[in-house]
Amino acid sequence: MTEDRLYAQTRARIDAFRFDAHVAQVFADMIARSVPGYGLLLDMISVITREYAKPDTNLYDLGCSLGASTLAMRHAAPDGSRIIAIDNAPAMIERAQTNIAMDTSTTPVSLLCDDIRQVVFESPASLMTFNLTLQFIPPTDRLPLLTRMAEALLPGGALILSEKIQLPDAGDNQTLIDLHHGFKRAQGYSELEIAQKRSALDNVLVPDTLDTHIARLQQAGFSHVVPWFQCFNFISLLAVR
Ligand code: GEK
Repeated sequence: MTEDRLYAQTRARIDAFRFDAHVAQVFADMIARSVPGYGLLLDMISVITREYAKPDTNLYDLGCSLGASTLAMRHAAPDGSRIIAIDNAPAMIERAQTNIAMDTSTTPVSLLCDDIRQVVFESPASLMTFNLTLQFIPPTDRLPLLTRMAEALLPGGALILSEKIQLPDAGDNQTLIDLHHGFKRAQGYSELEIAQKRSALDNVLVPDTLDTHIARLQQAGFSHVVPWFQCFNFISLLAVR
């Protein structure tokens, strides 16, 4: 795994963050050292897949990056199911292809390099994973997308939605941001790396509050929304159609 040193040197100008070849090369290290509980999220994606994915249905991984969440689903996928993993970054899909090919489990995986907003979700689908990706979709596109996803899911089908959130109270929000930065420091990131990455993500990763997520999922057609994970300002929800 290549170490993420992308923001280690002072940059004269911080461009908006993009999922390009430089990021794809270090992404496994970047996400593990940036998202507190990332490994647990992956382990629980397997557990939730085992509970909700149905035989002979489609399972979707939206924003699959290098395929870590795809493989977490694949290792728990029921007979006859098929995984469709989507990412719009060619450099991610290329590496995901290799990672999926090296994995020995047999559930078929179709990798699509496409914008999730353009994809037609094929029924019947019983499980969709949206692990840390909705936050990169422009806010006005979020409800229409989630509504199309809910429509493609069978009754009782589930969405796993993991996100970075913001808190409505500015002081509480800052407390969790500080703790998240403490986590990154503990992972070996310098103050410069933390500050430059933060600027790069400004207006690219746009977090919602937990209440906004829950209300939007209900509006999109999910009848039950259960928060099951939080570590600092990262959460995961189980939304059942
Ligand atoms: C994991 N789930 O390892 N369409 C398709 N893909 C998109 C779009 C879009 N509109 N916008 C962003 N992406 C993974 C981690 S990373 C999370 C997901 C993070 C893709 C983008 O290219 C990137 O690969 C992924 O969503 C988000 O469990 O970087 O914090």
